Amino acid sequence: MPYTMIASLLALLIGSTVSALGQTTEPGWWNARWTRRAPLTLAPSGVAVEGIPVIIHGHLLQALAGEEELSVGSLRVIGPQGEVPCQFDECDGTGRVVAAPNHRLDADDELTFQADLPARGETTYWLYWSTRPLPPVSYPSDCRVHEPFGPTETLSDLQFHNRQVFTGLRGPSRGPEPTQASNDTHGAGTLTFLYMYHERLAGGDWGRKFPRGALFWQPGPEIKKWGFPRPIAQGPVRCGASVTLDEGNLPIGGDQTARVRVEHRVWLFDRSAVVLFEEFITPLEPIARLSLEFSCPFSLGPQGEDTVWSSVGGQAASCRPAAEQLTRGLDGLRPFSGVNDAWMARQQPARRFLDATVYVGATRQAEDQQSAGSRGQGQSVVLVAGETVTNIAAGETLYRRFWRIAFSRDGADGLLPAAIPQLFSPDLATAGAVEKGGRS
Ligand SMILES: [Ca+2]
Repeated sequence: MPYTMIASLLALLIGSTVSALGQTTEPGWWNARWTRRAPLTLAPSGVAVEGIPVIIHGHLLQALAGEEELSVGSLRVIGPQGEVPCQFDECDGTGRVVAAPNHRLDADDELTFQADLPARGETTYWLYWSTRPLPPVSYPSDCRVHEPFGPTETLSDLQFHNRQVFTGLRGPSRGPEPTQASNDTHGAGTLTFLYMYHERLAGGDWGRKFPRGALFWQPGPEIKKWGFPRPIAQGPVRCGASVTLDEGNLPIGGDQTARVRVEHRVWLFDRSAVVLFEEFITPLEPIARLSLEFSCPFSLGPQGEDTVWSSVGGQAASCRPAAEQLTRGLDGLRPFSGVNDAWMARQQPARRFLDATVYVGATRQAEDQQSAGSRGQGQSVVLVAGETVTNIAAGETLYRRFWRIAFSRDGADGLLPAAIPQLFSPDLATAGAVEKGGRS
């Protein structure tokens, strides 16, 4: 469990203890049939943004509910402008999103919604629920996961789309030679193409899949072992699919391999160009030391008009290679190569387009080491991130998050790219004390 999550959990436990003393009904109570609420506070990021995903884990909801019942059908999110769609995806303690949920609150269930944030001032969304059963509500959605269509996208087994995004998830490689480099042998278990606002961010040739560095995504004997992806959720906040590899032999250095189970989960959010790619790695035998990596290239226009943003120790910084540098190639050149934090954004003013990736690695104890940096490669700046995790027990699950995001606007003032690591950090929202109200 990441430290930030532990910290949030403690804050929630303290909050819910304090709240047990309060018995008042607030004047601004949304609906008297709902008997409990808790604020979710989002800090300002310096720029107004819409549709930022907020993910509330089941164990945090359990901490809020305390000893009381919490009707999962009753969960509602009320923002500054009123009710916003929320979605409750259930794993029911299995670690997998289940097709026939138990409609009870389990630690690995997830509640999601999308928040709009002003440039300045904290934003509070209220999470309402009832201790007595209330039925769920349905909301409209533009987000779909579906069987593939289109003659040019044959390398995906499931596709996702909303108004801003079109992407496809691949299952197993079907080619006869799984170890030979070809388009078929790259991208098993990953997104083989990705369009955001009609810009292609992944796909088109062998290596341009997302995410690069996910397990068993490139040529090797294991890439035929992926199952076919299956849809796991369909709106209103996000639609999702999952693909699993039940047992693969993972090279762990030297001539050694370790048997692991891998699941990739892909989520497309309804209102924005945001894709969340999740990787769950479960060793089937203990692993003393495992190195994981991720890379994402940002190619730049030849005129030197595009800017790449990242941060070093939380301090955002940008670089804009000049046209002559791009012509010669950025390989080995500073400042395009160096240490930075595990995210990168690219501004393309000519296209009024800004896209980014944020990597949240699998580190879970002090001994685990993270590293991130960038390197120049031809006309691209590449984010390179990863970690080395040690002493992983059989059955322990490592979890990595890969975000891919785009905004159709000019972020040339630098405020939006600089806000991205905060907007997509695991502790975006902080829960406050539970309040009692309604007709209890
Ligand atoms: Ca459940």
